[in-house]
Amino acid sequence: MLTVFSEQHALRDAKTELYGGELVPPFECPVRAEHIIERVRKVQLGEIVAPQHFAIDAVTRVHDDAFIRFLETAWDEWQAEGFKGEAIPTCWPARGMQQERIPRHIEGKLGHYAMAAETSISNGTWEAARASVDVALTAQAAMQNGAREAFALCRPPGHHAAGDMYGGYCFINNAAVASQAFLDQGAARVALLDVDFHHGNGSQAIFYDRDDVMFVSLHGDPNDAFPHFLGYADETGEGAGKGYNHNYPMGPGTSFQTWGAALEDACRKIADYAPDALVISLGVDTFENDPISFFKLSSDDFKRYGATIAGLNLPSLFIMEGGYAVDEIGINAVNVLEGYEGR
Ligand code: OKP
Ligand code: ZN
Repeated sequence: MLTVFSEQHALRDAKTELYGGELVPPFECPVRAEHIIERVRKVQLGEIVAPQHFAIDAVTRVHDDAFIRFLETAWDEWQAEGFKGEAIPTCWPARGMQQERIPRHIEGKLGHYAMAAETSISNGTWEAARASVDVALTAQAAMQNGAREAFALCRPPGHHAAGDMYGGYCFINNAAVASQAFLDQGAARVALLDVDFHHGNGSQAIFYDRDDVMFVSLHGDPNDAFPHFLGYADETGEGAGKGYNHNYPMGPGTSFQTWGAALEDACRKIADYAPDALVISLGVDTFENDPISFFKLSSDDFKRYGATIAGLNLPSLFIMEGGYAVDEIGINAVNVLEGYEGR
């Protein structure tokens, strides 16, 4: 299958992540994408192309304009204040405080737009996030032009980013933007299947009140795992979207037996929905040795479930999300794609 990849991912190279009360080198780091593209080359998955550049309009179909302007200018505004470190929010509109007013000061804006504090905004973050969504849109365009499947090797990831929120290493929701692009180009229904270890709170929020994108997610139980405040099984959609959101939260130590059964149930729901396209938020942090996650999938399991996804027999756009066991990330991600291809 076709892979879309941009060297510009490397512009996202923050020095700090707030983790366990310390500022550590980020888990979401450039070498992740390098290992994945190396593996794509090694197994000769197919052609690799650089992205075309898309107008911002495709992005603002699912993101708020002022939020996008904030992402574009946040680093400059932070630097203009003379701060020495990277941009990290420290104050939020918590319960009982003003939710709608957007403060003038950059520290207020960070608190308004951030859903978590681990994700520092750094020099080059905006440029990399922009290239990442171009990767997703280029892969989507290839499918619109007839490709049956494609791999968007996006970095930074996107599924925690909502219409007006960033965090969880995500800035622009690549999978949501690509899903909306399919609709805008004529699809009646799109299914968005999120197999990253973490719940895709951003994707869920963007499509929660709509019936034209069904969101289906397998993830660590929010009682135990990030993003903690969304991803429960009783979140089933609202308004026109009622019945078009399906969450499969699973607990610590979940094996492939349990996870694979959840995937088969999820695939039945997707098949019943009969979408024109399938977008897969592909995170491989479900791996047994992932440093920040708690599922127990083996490298072989990734091949197996790639074949399950292929069984849906739908045009399939794979969008790279998480995975932090960097030595195995290439094997695990590409195993899904090889499994899908029946290799
Ligand atoms: C991004 B993606 C673990 C803290 C986790 C953020 C995780 C973001 C994951 N103790 N902090 O979904 O892979
Ligand atoms: Zn994740």
